[in-house]
Amino acid sequence: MKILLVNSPHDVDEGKKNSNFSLFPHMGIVQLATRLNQEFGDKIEIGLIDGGISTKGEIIEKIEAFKPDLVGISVLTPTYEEGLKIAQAAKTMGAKVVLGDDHAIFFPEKIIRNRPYVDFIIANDVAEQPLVELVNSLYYKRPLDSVCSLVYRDKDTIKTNPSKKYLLKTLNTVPDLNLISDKLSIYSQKYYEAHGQLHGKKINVVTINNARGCENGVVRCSYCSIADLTINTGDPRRFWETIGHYHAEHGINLFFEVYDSFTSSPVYIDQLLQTMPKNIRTLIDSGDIEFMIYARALGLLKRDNVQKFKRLGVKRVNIGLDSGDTKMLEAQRKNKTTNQTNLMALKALKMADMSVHGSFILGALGETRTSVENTVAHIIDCMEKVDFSSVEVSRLYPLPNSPIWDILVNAEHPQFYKDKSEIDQVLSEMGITIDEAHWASIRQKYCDLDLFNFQDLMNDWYENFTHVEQSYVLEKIAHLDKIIQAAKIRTGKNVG
Ligand code: B12
Ligand code: SF4
Repeated sequence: MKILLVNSPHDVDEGKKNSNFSLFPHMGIVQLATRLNQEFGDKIEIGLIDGGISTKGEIIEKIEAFKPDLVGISVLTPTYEEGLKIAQAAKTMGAKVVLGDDHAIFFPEKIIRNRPYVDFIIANDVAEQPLVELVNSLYYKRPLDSVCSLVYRDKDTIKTNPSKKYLLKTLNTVPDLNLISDKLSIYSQKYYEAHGQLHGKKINVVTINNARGCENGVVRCSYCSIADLTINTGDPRRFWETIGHYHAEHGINLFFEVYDSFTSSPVYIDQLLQTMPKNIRTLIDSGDIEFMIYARALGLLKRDNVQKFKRLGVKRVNIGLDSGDTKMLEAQRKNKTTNQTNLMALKALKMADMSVHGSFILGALGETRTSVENTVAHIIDCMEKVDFSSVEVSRLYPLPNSPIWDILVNAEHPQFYKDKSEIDQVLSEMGITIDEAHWASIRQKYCDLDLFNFQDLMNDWYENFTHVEQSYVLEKIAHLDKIIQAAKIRTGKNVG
């Protein structure tokens, strides 16, 4: 059985990509391929192609040449449209099509209903075991009803099999880098061109993922679209084994641990420090291994975390700084974060010789011209005080499975608010009034869709839920981008 796993490309517009876009391999599909190989050996042949570094045309050519029986496509909301075109091409060529990753997880039934050329969705963000079960059923022509997290068509009905949470501690497949060994240098070269000056030496990069979740997960930031934020940490010893192995076998020296927030679990941080083998300690001390992480500003200020991260070899930290206006930070549900705590965290990182990738958003719920001006001033102030590797200032792009998606599309059945009356209260606190019939018509427009026009979403958001025009925000972003570039700092767009 031939299986091709694809990471869907972005919808072409360079201006909508973030500053780390395509600088790292998509490890999700490598992890899935590794697990399938472990399970099925030479019964299957697997191909991998990443839309970060290959075009849609190249992906379709690969399908034509490889002639897979099953094509699996990883789709995020901004990459879904391209993913559908690939799915359609694969189906025309006779393959079965399975979609996974966030966008598929959020709209499985709608996708199966609206897209006849998609056969299956795996609605689980730890998808190794479900995919093994699907391949097993297809290979041995067995029924699909026991495949975990599978959504599929059965005659005229859509079936949704029960889902399950897989703990990384029990089983976290270590992606086999040999599957992409011919591609690793492409990412490293791209990374070097973008950020090489931060390291001053040749850098070989991968992402690694031994823990997921966030300490702010119970309330979650207003724009956060991550499928599952409960804390799920893997085995710390296994983490170091993987680091040692990737370094020795593939020369990897920059590891981007994509744990949603590295400050989430103090116990796990301590375990990593306690279990670090001596040879890794030596490699970190000599600068031969470096780490890049995501962290929350408040988390960095607690429990001596910055010093702990220094001992773990962290050199680059990604923080969602979001705003320079405390009321906007509250609107973004940043949970007690203020522009002062942001600045304190940034200073602590500078003292520890770590560079910062900071992102800001203009267009939070109830954003005003004054709050935008406060953020502009705050960004300029921060740039004087801190070493940024990149600063991204973006419009707010309402993504599914986030609190602002509840406000825009789901107010009648919110996931992150108790009910509509809580949303009404939040709107009123931010001075937002909206005509009920008009609001219902916005909900109506999106409620049956699985594919969204990002400009429509933004227009509806800015017009109805902020006090600023989008054109004003775009002007301010362009102004800031010039200042950031003049300071020789990289920019990009988080989403919008
Ligand atoms: C690290 C990261 C990045 C990195 C690295 C990306 C890369 N190429 O690896 C950078 C910074 C470059 C990046 C870029 C982008 N990202 Co990003 N990213 C993440 C983050 C923090 C972790 C992803 C990760 O590597 N996880 C670890 C790996 C092992 O797991 P995984 O990829 O999720 O794969 C597992 C499952 O999802 C599933 N699966 C994945 N693919 C498939 C395919 C099939 C067929 C099946 C069955 C299952 C399956 O199985 C995998 C193994 O368990 C997530 C947040 C999160 N926790 O998901 C956001 C996140 C996925 N990113 C997001 C976005 C929007 C983007 C960008 C579009 C931003 C932009 N404007 O450019 C780009 C698109 C990049 C791309 N996919 O090509 C959003 C997606 C939201 C949504 N609604 O879709 C998230 C959720 C963050 C958010 N805003 O809330 N990202
Ligand atoms: S800090 Fe990051 S991961 Fe945590 S809720 Fe906010 S956006 Fe999501």
